[in-house]
Amino acid sequence: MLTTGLGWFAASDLAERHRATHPLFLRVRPTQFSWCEVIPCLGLIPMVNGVAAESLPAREYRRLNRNIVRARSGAARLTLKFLTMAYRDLREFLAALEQQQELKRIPFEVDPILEITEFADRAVKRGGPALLFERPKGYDIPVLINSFASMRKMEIALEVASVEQIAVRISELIEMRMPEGLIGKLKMLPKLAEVGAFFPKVVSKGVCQEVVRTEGFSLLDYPVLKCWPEDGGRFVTLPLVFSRNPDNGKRNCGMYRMQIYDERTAGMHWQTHKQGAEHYRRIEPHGQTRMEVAVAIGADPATMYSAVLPLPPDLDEMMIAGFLRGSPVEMVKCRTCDLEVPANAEIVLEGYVERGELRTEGPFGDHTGFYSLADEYPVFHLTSITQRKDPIYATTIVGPPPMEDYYMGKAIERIFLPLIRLQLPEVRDIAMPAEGIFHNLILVSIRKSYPGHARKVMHSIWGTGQAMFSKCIVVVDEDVDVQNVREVAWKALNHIDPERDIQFVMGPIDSLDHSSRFPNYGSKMGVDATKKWASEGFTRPWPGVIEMSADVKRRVDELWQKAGL
Ligand SMILES: Cc1cc2nc3c(=O)[nH]c(=O)nc-3n(C[C@H](O)[C@H](O)[C@H](O)COP(=O)(O)O)c2cc1C
Ligand SMILES: [Mn+2]
Repeated sequence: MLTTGLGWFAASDLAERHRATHPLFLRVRPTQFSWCEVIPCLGLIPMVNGVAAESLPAREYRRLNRNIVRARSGAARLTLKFLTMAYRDLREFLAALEQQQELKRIPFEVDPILEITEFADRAVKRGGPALLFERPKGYDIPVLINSFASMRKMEIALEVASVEQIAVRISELIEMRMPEGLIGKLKMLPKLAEVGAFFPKVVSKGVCQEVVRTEGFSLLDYPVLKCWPEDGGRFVTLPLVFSRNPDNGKRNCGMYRMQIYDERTAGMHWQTHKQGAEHYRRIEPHGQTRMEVAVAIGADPATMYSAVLPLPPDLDEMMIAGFLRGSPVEMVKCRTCDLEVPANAEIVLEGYVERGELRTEGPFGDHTGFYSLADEYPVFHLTSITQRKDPIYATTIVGPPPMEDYYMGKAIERIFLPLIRLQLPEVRDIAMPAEGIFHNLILVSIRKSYPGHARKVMHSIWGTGQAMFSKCIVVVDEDVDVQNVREVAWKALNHIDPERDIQFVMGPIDSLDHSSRFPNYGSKMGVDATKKWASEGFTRPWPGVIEMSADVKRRVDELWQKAGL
């Protein structure tokens, strides 16, 4: 059992010796399918449920994946090996949540019209469990919500003790280069094999096609939520929308909400900057009038989560999902279109969008905490539904922060830091506080090296993928902890001469922004809150932060008790 591994680990001398010096130790917690073990130099054998991993049945052994975290503490090198077993599907994830008291079943009737929202909103604000509504009013398909709605649930979803573990794995990949000498190269082989193992696999059968509905099917058969009182209708909020780039056939998977119009049509809310929208624009030069689209609802958590990641165009989300779960995503061919979907999905909507056919979508109570305005979006036409025999409908709500999507975004912030630092090594940390709904407020700490450095970092962020939406970027020196919003407010506001240090620029704006002068286009603000240098024209002295001297602190530590405080 994982706790055995952890118990051993915590009790070991080595752990004791390093606990004080390495922060990782404080963070290590088991996830259901993880076992934390092993310092290879001691030659210990990975244990799973008290059994040596090697003696597991072959079928089970193959499902084990290694998440390795290396830490250096003084002269000692420490390797933590987390053995994880990729969730086969949504159900295994639910079992893990349930086992860790992170899932609550609601056995009585609750209305998917507004009532489920109120439950989910209250639960997330209290750090409560994911909710499985077993009897949504009017349907016999259970509704799952809030399954990613805390850092703990994100960790269970991604099978890590801390999402930073993924950042470490990414850093290791980035740092991977051909080592010197034959021995070094041989040592490299397992690492390369690991990379190869991420690619999605097409399989001939999948549970998502246990039931194939090509007649009499309807979107109205599913317990789709009406989220907020002024919403324009019911919205599928957690769909994995698959399409192909008409130029090169490359797959994209994005999470774009879908408003149910009637039995066979829905709105396809891919915003203009997103890959689905780009594919749709590109069908025209190819003379196509239709673009096939397939939508998977509910899958193993890494696959679901990959649809949210701000990846570069043409980078397959399914490959990244394979990396996250440490095991390839199995895909099956759709029945009525030339696309593949995750074989383990709960429900699949197959269909197409038609060039030039737009329809009013929204309003929708959005993750800004305000209703996003109604606008014109393409219409998705359903050609068939495939599903498991007893599907679970996975959904979420967005609204005044923090909501479930905040935690998904927070994990993105952590996971992508090493990639940002690849381009901007001067970046120490980045934070997107909940109230900034991701892109409204980005706090960045940098190691400043030359005049104007803070502004260079702002422009670079505005020029990077979906970070282009950053409405307000505050750049501080590396001594400021950007995860502490109070510290940032205190220090940054002290450090700025607003007229000198605030920079306005024009550029693309998030489609959901209701304040910009035009949809999708408006201004952004960068705040250079770093210490100003003489080479930047600042010649007055710059004061240090107030701190008590160490000897006085020590003395008062002693006197404190004497004073009875
Ligand atoms: C719950 C949730 C709902 C989302 N809904 C939408 C949406 O309706 N439209 C949209 O463009 N992006 C939406 N997003 C954000 C996209 O999924 C995200 O920007 C993703 O990176 C897009 O992928 P792409 O780059 O492949 O287009 C949503 C994200 C989450 C977490
Ligand atoms: Mn993409």
